[in-house]
Amino acid sequence: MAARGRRSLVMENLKDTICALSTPPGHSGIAVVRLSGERSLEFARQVFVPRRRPGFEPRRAELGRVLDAGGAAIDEGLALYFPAPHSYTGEEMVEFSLHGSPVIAAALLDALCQEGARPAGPGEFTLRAFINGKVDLAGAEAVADLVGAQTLLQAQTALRQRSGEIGRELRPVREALVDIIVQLETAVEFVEEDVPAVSRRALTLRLREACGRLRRLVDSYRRGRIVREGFTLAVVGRPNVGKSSLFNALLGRDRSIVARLPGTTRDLVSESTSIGGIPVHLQDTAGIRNSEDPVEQLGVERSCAAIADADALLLVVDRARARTEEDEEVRARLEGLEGAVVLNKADLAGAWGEEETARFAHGWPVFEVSALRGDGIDRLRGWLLELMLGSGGGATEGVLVTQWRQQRHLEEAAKRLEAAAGALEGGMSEEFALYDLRRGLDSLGAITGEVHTEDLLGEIFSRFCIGK
Ligand SMILES: Nc1nc2c(ncn2[C@@H]2O[C@H](COP(=O)(O)OP(=O)(O)OP(=O)(O)O)[C@@H](O)[C@H]2O)c(=O)[nH]1
Ligand SMILES: [Mg+2]
Repeated sequence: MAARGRRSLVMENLKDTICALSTPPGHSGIAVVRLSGERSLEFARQVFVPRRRPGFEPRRAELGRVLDAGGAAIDEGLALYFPAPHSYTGEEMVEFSLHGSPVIAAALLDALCQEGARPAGPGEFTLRAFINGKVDLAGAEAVADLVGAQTLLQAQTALRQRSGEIGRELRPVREALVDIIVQLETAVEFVEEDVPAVSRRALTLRLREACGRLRRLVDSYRRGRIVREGFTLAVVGRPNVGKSSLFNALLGRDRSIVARLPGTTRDLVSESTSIGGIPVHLQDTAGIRNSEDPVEQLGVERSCAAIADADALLLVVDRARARTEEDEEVRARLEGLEGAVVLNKADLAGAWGEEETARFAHGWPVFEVSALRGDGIDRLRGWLLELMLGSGGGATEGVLVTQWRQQRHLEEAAKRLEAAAGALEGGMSEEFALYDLRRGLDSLGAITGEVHTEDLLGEIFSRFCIGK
């Protein structure tokens, strides 16, 4: 069914004039109805009577009466006319601001459909903006992220991408690629004009340089993914060491139950917070130990699953009590993963020696905190931020690739360019390099949308909400 929906979305006639409610359904102060397509102005005149005649001056808010399908006045509102191509979609557009009752918006949409408009599908306004060259595909994807942003950092990142940042970064690479392809094709065309060794070296150098640019973008995805999707952090350890207390301290509120008895947390407790504008999905887990209790066993199983799913771990130990075998067992489970050791209960006398702690940490950083009093929590937060964004710089520096789809195409393009450089260096026929270069060019085109399929567009735009 999804496949049919997608297909029809893209196949839908782009000549249609479409309309939709762009604000959330339900009661609100104001509701906005959008209309886009070549007959927008004609339909708008049938459902809206401007107070000032003839009205609908471009880009000017006009007060007037809103009519239903029968011609009865149902509201007083504003209409804004954006003539093509200077509109969001690049088409003729009219936006109505109404009083925010769902009944009024529905009646206006009915009236517009009666005139000949049709309801827009998800993301159809932005799809048209893409088709009409108002935004490239990477920019269009960012529109959905902008609408869905949960932190300001996410919004800022999406806004930069919306303006075509990735396309601009890729332009010199594409230009270099096209130029190299032309040179090689010329050589192939006129067989007697083999590319001499000197210029082969120059071409290889340019390719390597282009690859460097692509690799930097590919590498930015590690941070970009975290900014867009957030970071999952699991708090683990043996029972009673203060995991739930630390979880609450990081969250800044008492979400998880804390009690004196070991085995208090029996199920995963998940909550999201934000550290430096990055959504952090925190998981409090049941203390890991061998238990006969079947419910506790299930809890421990979930703790282990949470370990596997987490981007990083906070291994909590009770520094007021000597290290136990259970501590060691949990540490061994986390070997090879990313994380830190949290020596909790720093307000009490310590029982862990320095050397012993270092051996236990086995390369992980160690933080002394008191989850009870909140001491050391800020330092831990600072480390987390560095872990998420890398020490090099903030998330606001440089171009950030946040979408897996884009990262995959970048990776493919980089591989193709490297293969082509290798072929040229290895003295192989130009045809080999050309084969990889053309595919590399296609991959780059897929990112910004010069190369696309209907299925791809369907998949991207069906994730949008209606009205955007
Ligand atoms: N003095 C002191 N006590 C703490 C600190 N952190 C936690 N506690 C106490 O340690 C006990 C256990 O705390 P929890 O946060 O429930 O420990 P847990 O690791 O979640 O325990 P389980 O859910 O049973 O695995 C409680 O009595 C807490 O008040 C701390 O920093 N200092
Ligand atoms: Mg607990």
